[in-house]
Amino acid sequence: MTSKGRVSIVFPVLVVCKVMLLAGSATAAPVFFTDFESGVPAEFSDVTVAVGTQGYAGFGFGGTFLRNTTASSTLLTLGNLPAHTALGISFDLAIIDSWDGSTFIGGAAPSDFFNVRLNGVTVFSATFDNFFQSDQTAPTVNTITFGAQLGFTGTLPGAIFLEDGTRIDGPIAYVDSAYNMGHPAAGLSNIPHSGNAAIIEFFASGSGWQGGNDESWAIDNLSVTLVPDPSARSRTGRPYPYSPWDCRNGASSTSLAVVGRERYTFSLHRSAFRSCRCHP
Ligand SMILES: [Ca+2]
Ligand SMILES: [Ca+2]
Ligand SMILES: [Ca+2]
Repeated sequence: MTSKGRVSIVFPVLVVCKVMLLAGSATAAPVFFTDFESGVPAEFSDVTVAVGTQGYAGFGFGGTFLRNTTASSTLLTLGNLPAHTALGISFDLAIIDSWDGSTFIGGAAPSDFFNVRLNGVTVFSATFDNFFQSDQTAPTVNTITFGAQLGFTGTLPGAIFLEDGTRIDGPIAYVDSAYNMGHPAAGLSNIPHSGNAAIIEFFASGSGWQGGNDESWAIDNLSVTLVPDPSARSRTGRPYPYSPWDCRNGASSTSLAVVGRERYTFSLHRSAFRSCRCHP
């Protein structure tokens, strides 16, 4: 490729990036995303089991998600975050099998909580119920699917309780549900946060949460976004984020140093620049 050819490809991208960033400088920009289709990224730790989505494939989960059948957490650790004033967490949550909500209505062993912590602080904690949504404290306006059989168990012995308290024993093929946790109702889209590191912890809890093939959860299509700090400046003195390098996924201290030499790094980092994902 000639140098003239490079300009014709790269420069229009630069223009688009600038316009989008300047027009939306206070808008959240993603710093991390995974759909687990290529495995579990290195930023995850503790329980990091990627499995096939079975029936969830029909609800936007693709072929693979991260499933946790234990009481241990799944951790996502992000570092070297650029200056920001708020952080957003968005993901699709699979509630798999016999989650029993807050009371004995529906299930036999409440309560079952799903939780999210950010740097040790609880930012989401609510019960889910796969029998009666009225028995859960989690929002329902963000339901992707509820009460469908999407796989993961055979028929197990068990009992369900009707809303009038009637107990019904018998073999049960536990049904499944899914929720869009990026919906504002989940309260995770604009969490005040400014530190340069984020440890996001996903876990189940509750006196009745049984785990295993009885109750489990999975996450997918997970993104973390940051609302840029309008007072922060790059080393060029321009408002941050300004450079397309700033807005690329995984912006780090290395990328900030690049901003300070942007006249020289444009060509040196042309490949990174061209892969930059600009978001308003
Ligand atoms: Ca997936
Ligand atoms: Ca099931
Ligand atoms: Ca339970």
